[in-house]
Amino acid sequence: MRRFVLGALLLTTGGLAGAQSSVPSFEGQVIYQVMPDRFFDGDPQNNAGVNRDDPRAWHGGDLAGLTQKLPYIRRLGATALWLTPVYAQQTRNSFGTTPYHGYWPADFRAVDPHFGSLDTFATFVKAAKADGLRVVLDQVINHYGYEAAAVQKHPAWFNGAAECAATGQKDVDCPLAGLPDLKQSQPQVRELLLGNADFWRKQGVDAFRYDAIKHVEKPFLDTLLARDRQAGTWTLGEWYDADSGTVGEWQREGFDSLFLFSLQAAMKGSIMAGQGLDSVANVLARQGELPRPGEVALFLDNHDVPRFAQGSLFEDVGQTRTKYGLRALMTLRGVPVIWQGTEIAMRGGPDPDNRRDMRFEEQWTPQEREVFEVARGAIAARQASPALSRGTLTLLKTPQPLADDLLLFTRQSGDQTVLVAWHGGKERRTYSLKLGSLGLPAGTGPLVPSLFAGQDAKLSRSGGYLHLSLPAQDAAAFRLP
Ligand SMILES: [Ca+2]
Ligand SMILES: [Ca+2]
Repeated sequence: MRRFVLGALLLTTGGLAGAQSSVPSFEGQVIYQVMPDRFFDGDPQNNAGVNRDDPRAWHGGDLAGLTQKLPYIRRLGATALWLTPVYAQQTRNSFGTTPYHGYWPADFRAVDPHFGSLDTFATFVKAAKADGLRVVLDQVINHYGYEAAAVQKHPAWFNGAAECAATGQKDVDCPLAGLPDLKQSQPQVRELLLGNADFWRKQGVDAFRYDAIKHVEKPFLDTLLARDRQAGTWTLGEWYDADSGTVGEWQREGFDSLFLFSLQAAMKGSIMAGQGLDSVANVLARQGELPRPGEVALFLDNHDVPRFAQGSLFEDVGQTRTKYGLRALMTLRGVPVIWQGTEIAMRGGPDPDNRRDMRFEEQWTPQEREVFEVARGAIAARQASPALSRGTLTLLKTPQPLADDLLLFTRQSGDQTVLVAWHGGKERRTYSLKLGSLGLPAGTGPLVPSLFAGQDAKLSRSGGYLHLSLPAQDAAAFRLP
């Protein structure tokens, strides 16, 4: 029913003119995630209290710096930018930590002076749009910062100890990490939060990443999502640790997308920690539970989990396996999200070590440069291929003794089919597999190189067999003629 409503709306707004679907879509996009304080300092005038030696202090990054670095993000090949929150934050510290991360808001409709102002934000959005980048803004709807003035001023807006004790929904009505927990059903709170979405939409934001949705009242979410969809705003929910079942459930409830944490865990385990690829196959086998698999957000790491490369003891191994992970990510169905620094295999343990300052070209080692080039090449190959960027995904049955080391699937769009091979083996290897047993048509074909530039991977078909020559620990993609 909402499709009809939205169809009418599109005629009047032209917001998604030319889109096939009447619901907002990010299929075909590649998102780059930025935490502005830890990205680039473009304005030293706003560096109050900055101390780069303290991982819990403000580090000086800002919207002016992000705007300056847009060419870098475009060069990587991303098509959209997700900013962690830029709201005005509580001015005091909590637990010896400044609110540099943006998740301790004091005023939802102002920009923190460390980041700039609403004017700086407008300049950033204009520049991003001019570069063809979509803007995804983090929205906090569960809580205020510990020290926000609203907590004292409007006690009725928050769940207290009594509500928490009485509720049957502890996840929703009890404070998350002790944060002042908003009562979304309270009429003023409801109006405030719905108004926040409208406010940022007016600033030119294309999509919202909603923080901590597990902890937000469901009837409020229903209203919020219906309004976003009507306005053409794409919605990405963060349900920490979501698996395919949870993502599917919430897509049906009205989110366009959620982060598929279960795939992140499986990819880190197999690609970085050297466990079998069957764990990845098991997640992909559940894609039927996703109403809109092409919209699901896929990632190697983010600001809330240890860095992907941190899974390896040695820096060089972490770099090699990050190249594998980045290529693998770009073969999947969904919307890849790259956390700043993963394109150079930055290391770091749990928060705040996973939020070290971004480093740019002139500061890179030759090895980091190589990781970046692999990331850039993999994104370019994905963007150049309709099958890789938007095609359906069909898992192939890998013979059991090989399933730990070899994951095979096809991506298909129109008349284009791409065969994807992830290879976890520690040595280069050639595999010959019966085409029939993989579910592929028999036939003979020419030698096909990988779509990823600079990669020595080959495919051919002869005598009823598929032959794959694959480098150690890497993911390859071959266009089937
Ligand atoms: Ca600054
Ligand atoms: Ca809550």
